[in-house]
Amino acid sequence: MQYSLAGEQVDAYRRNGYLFPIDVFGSGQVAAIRAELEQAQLDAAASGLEDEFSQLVRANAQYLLPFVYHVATAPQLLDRVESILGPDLLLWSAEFFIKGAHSERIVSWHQDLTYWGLGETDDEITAWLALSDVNVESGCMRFLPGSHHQKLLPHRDTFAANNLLSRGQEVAAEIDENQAVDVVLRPGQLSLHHGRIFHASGPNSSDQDRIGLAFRFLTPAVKQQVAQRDYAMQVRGIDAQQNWIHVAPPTRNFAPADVELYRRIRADQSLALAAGATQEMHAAY
Ligand SMILES: O=C(O)CCC(=O)C(=O)O
Repeated sequence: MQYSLAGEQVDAYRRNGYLFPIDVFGSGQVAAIRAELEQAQLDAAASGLEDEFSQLVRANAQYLLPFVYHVATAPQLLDRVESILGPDLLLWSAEFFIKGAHSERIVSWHQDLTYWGLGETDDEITAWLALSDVNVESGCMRFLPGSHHQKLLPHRDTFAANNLLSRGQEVAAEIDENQAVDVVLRPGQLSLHHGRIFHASGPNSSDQDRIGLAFRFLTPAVKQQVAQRDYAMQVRGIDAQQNWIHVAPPTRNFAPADVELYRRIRADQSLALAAGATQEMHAAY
């Protein structure tokens, strides 16, 4: 594979639960992706989906927007992911994490796998692509090295309105912020993180939007254990286990049939995401 990770990088990922920065796209490619995102917003408005746009792209954007699928399947990403998860890969979700300039929006300390219904698996990874400057001022992610070696811990739901997570969930553990690592990325750089790593991010006090696009990849061995059905796109290799309903890539932005399918997928997945929640969730995941 042209973009495989070196053995030491894979070792560092397994030891720390993350790996960054990884150069993936140049400035021209990032500008093209940002232009696609702007076009998607216009297309959402033209389809009467303007008010829902930020929620629609906050999870499962790969089912609605062809460019998201194309970015997810670029060898620059998939070769890196294959170096860790192996040759058979599914894309479960693509999620824009956007914090506007001077936005108070944050992400509390959490473990991703808590409410996804996928169990404690090591066979899930997030590839988080920076589409803007991502630094301490603009609210980059912070990782707690090695915390993925722990099991999934209980989380408490805060439902805080400024939290980008659906339940404002917070891991019920003392976090030593001095041990945390700032995930500083330039536009076009990637970070990889494990589904059990403790991570968070702060507000954006910069003058620019902070934009990240997070892809959740699985191996076909992973199963949905809470919801009755779940969906994924096969992006590499084979799926011998067939635990997932396979979805084909979209052919244009917000095609009505895709939007309908998207709503069905979200409704099905919400059985896992909302399990045990005491209030209505305000965003996604
Ligand atoms: O983008 C952020 O600030 C947080 C993203 C995150 O929690 C994730 O990708 O798992």
